[in-house]
Amino acid sequence: MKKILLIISSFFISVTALADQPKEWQLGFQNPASGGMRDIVNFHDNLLLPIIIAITVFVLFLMLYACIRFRASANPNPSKRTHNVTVEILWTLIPCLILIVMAVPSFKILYKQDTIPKADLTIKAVGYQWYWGYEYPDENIIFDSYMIEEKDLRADQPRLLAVDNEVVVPVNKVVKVLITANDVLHAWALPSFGVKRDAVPGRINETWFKAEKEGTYYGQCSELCGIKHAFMPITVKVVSEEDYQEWLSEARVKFAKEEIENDKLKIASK
Ligand SMILES: [Cu+2]
Repeated sequence: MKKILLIISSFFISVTALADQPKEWQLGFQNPASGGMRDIVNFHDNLLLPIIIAITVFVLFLMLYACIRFRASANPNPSKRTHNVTVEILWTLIPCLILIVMAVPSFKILYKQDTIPKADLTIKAVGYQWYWGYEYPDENIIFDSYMIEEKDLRADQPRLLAVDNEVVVPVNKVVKVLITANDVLHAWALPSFGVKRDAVPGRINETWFKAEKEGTYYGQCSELCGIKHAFMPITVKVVSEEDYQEWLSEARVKFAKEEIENDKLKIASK
């Protein structure tokens, strides 16, 4: 009963009241943290939802009306009519118009997502079975990002979503994300930013986001990629410019690309 009440009440609570990670019994989208996601949420909440509710109510009304008005007991001699040109034109034209009304804003959002503005920084995400590898090509930074096991979680870390090495990006900056995979298909998806792109071996896909709020955002691999598909989450920490610079200076040492590659070479040559 409590759960049912929760579901019903979540219909009335605005989506913005929810945090930036999935919540139990959540029904709507995660809280948008980028312009792109806000467009998607507006499109869904203000256009798709009213249309789908109107259609559902209308069809329900038609069914009830037909059941009552044309029931056998009230119609001992049923009508033999099979065609009605006006009704047939209407039930073809109206759905077409509804689809066009939905398609126009939908394409607008799609094209906006597809045009990458001038990027302030670029990160590269590489899908592996089963973790994500990240690179900051302009900063010479490279690291792997593994899910934290349940037993090792800190109190503030969500289960199945927190990782050991988070992606860190500055707030209000255009981040271009290059996405690829090393073995099988994966997909880099972050609901709060409205970002989801396939990671395809041998191919680089691009997307972008501009996070408007500081905080920690969680996503997951969204392409069935094998037995541990559910255990390769994505964590992005959005921080202020100063904090980002501070992180960069540490990361340049901790995750320096050359040293890591030299180590690998050393191991390989042994
Ligand atoms: Cu995957």
